[in-house]
Amino acid sequence: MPHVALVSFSGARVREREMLELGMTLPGLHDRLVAVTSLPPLGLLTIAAMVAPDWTVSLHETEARGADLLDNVLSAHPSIVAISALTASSIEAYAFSRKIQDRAIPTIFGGLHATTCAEEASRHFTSVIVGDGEALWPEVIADASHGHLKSIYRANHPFDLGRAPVPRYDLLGTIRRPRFTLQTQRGCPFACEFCGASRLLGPFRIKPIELVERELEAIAAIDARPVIELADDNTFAAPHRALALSDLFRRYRVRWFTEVDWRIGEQFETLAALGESGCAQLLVGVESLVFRYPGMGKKAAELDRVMQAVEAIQNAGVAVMGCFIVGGDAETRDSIDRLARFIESSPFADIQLTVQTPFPGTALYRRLDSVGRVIAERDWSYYTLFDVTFRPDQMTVAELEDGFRQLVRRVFRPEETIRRKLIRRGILRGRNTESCDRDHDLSTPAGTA
Ligand code: B12
Ligand code: SF4
Repeated sequence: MPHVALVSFSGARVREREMLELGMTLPGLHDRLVAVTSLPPLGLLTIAAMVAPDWTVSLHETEARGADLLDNVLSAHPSIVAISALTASSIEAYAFSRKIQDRAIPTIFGGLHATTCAEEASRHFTSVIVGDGEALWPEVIADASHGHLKSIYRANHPFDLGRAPVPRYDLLGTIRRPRFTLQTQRGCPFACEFCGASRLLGPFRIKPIELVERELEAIAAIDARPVIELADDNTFAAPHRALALSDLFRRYRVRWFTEVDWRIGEQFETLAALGESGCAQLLVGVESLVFRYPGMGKKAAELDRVMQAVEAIQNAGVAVMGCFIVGGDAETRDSIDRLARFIESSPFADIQLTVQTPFPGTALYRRLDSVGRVIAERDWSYYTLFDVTFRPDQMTVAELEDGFRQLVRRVFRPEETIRRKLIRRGILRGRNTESCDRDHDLSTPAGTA
């Protein structure tokens, strides 16, 4: 029987040594790193559900396998090897693919990086998939069966999420997952200049609620009280969905969290339902205090209005992780200090800090590249959201690196981490749900909205 080995270049990545050390030592950051590294590779689990019935499938995650990855994959005797990697691990994936190809086994590459850098990736893989995996995977499997794989596959139409298969969560095996991922929508109606996800696979689409429920059932079959991180770009971008999703999650008694834009904080009729649904935390992009990114649409509001929305969400019993991008145009050492002071006096239950990163395929990449501001010597492995990959307009690269490190030290110093933990406890205590006694760390470093 033909066999496809699915390989995920999973886990977190940071290049700069001092940032890595900070991530390992500061309590607020370390807990977060540990929590995310075991998130399931949802893209691969999704296409696994579309493999033809005469094929067998195995899943191999770099985090679990480390140096044994090659042996582990080869021991499955694959007919083809399908690989998923983000930009930060793309160079590792290229090298791995060549080792597999040396054994005369075809390799297939998909995901956001494959979609945005298809020509480059096609030099290292037998085939590259551009866009939604579901739209092309059946054709790839058919071509692999006949030994006629093409170099690049491009979808003619965006995949209709009304036909979404249930991801093969069963492939995750017996290692306990602290969290599962599930997708309720894809894309976003906004087009924030820096966004490395919203438009790259196709337009904004939502998954019918009954299909979301089927996926919840599949997760509940593995874990009766799961914690779920929605792998959405901006969950309530279609505002009418918030009530239906809240009701569904409440019925399944899951703890969940996701990424949204701040406008949900003005949907007062929805907030109570959200608080009662088991929603523990929403990640909300405030983005920058100094630079208004193009493409943010209605998300670009006055800071006071955004903060009122944040307080309304937290008053409803849902913690908010405020997300800030450092290094946008007009950023200076002074503005980084102002950001630190703002965060210290803010009511956010948690904070995410990232360095502005011009991911390939984004409008930000095109703008900075067109004026020579992308640092060519820093390859894709620097595209981690914590390393500097461009020249700031008001500082040197070293000044931005140093400013970001100081900011991280200050915002995640033990007293501040404890202050935010107490805010989170207060929010959870005030809510009307039986799940509030489980105060997990529900933070993620990878969100978008
Ligand atoms: C969950 C998540 C994670 C998880 C799991 C990642 C994983 N292995 O899937 C964890 C926490 C591990 C993670 C880590 C990182 N993440 Co992350 N993460 C996400 C998040 C929130 C959801 C991803 C997801 O599950 N999507 C749903 C699935 C269904 O979509 P998908 O994976 O794209 O798969 C579809 C297609 O792409 C395709 N496909 C994917 N792979 C393959 C393979 C084949 C063979 C085929 C045929 C098709 C195919 O088919 C799928 C169905 O259509 C996104 C935000 C977002 N909205 O995308 C950020 C995001 C993907 N992460 C991002 C980043 C930057 C990171 C980190 C670098 C952070 C860090 N410093 O560590 C690391 C990556 C490190 C590494 N190993 O390379 C960026 C990526 C930008 C980019 N172009 O690289 C995003 C977009 C967030 C952002 N702020 O911009 N992340
Ligand atoms: S950053 Fe968030 S709000 Fe902006 S386009 Fe991306 S998903 Fe949408």
